[in-house]
Amino acid sequence: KTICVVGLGYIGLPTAVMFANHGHQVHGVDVNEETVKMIQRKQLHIEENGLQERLDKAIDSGSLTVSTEPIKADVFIIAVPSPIKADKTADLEYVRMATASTVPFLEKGNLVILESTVPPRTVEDVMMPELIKANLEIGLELLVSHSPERVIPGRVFEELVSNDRIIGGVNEESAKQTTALYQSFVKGTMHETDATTAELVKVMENTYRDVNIAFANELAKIAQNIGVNIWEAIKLANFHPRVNIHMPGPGVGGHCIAVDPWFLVELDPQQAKIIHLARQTNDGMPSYTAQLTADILNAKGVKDPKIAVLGLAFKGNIDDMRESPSVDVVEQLRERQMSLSAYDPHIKHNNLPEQTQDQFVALQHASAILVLTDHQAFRDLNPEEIKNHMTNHIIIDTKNCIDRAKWEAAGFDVYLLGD
Ligand code: SAJ
Repeated sequence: KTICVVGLGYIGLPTAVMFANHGHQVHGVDVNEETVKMIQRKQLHIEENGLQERLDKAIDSGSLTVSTEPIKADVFIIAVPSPIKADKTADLEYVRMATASTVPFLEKGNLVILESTVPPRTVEDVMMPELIKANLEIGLELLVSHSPERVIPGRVFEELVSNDRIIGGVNEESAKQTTALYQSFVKGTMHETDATTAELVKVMENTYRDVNIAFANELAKIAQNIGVNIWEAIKLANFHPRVNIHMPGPGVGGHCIAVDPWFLVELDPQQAKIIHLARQTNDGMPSYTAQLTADILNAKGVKDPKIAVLGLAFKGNIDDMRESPSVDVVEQLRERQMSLSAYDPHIKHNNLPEQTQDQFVALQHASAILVLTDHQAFRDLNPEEIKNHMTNHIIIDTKNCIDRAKWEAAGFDVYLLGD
């Protein structure tokens, strides 16, 4: 098939590359000219394990081309952002515009697939009004479906293949043809349903995780107050065959889990009560983390503390800072008049005034290390190497990722969030 993938970000680019390397002729489209030029030169604008070699192969073989405009194709896949606005309502302009951009190229027999995560009814209420402009009979001459991506950053290429997929068609034929297409590389099971159910299922999955993490964060605060280590307690509770409590932390970041629950709040504010409260609980964690840091330094009698913040990505071993709780923690520490430095080996550009690309500059004269992201690089840190750069020897681990014994042996006071 010829496939046009609209949106070459964290989902669109890996998806385009996968189809291109599995027998299809793919044309990738992005509105950002710089992104297009980079991909043409086989340069990556995002970090993802295994992406570079797969992109090289797709471009070198000629099965992937890229430009800023769609072209005629059998299939159009839309993978553009669906963020929330400042008022926490969905911004569906990218989805609408991407859909509209395909319309001049649509022909009888085409299939349009939406991969972006969207509020239920977006296919019907936002895409359909654009697609009918193609003057093709929907469901017969033009097939339409929602096949939400489910991959986790860092393991995209494993999960693209092994995860089950939900395929929501506007009619049975749309779902059937979408399933057939993804069978080019998906080994998981394809579960066919209607488009609106698929939209709800995808948003439910991320909301489940958000609510579960909020529960863990609430438990962490309770445990902290009664002097129990929440990490140990959750580990023990999860030995129960029907219990799976998620992990606490400095907040929930990324463009999915911290966003999608708001779609349900917007859709039905009367009913979405636990969902709304969970969002607020998780959004409150950066402030809790900053206060915890201030309290620890105060209790230790450290005057004019300097905090070395380690980790700006929204989670471990990725380069993505979107909605990262670290940014909020830094802001909250700033508000508490603390002097700061920030370091993340995966974030190559300085996004914060406090950020440095040099780990030892970050640690120089620091009173305490505040670990916000569980990068492998931080687990591997050698406290013996670090301690001479620091003024005080305190480490606060919000992800329970460092080896406590190793740091204590080097003379550090080790604190955990939720202990
Ligand atoms: N987090 C916790 N505690 C946990 C797990 C995660 O605090 O126990 C935090 C992380 O540190 C991070 C945030 O939550 O800041 C989100 O991370 P994540 O690993 O839960 O999820 P994402 O955003 O990387 O990917 C999710 C995945 N959804 C589910 O697992 C249900 C992925 O499968 C989706 O494809 C992706 O959202 C998406 O694009 O929707």
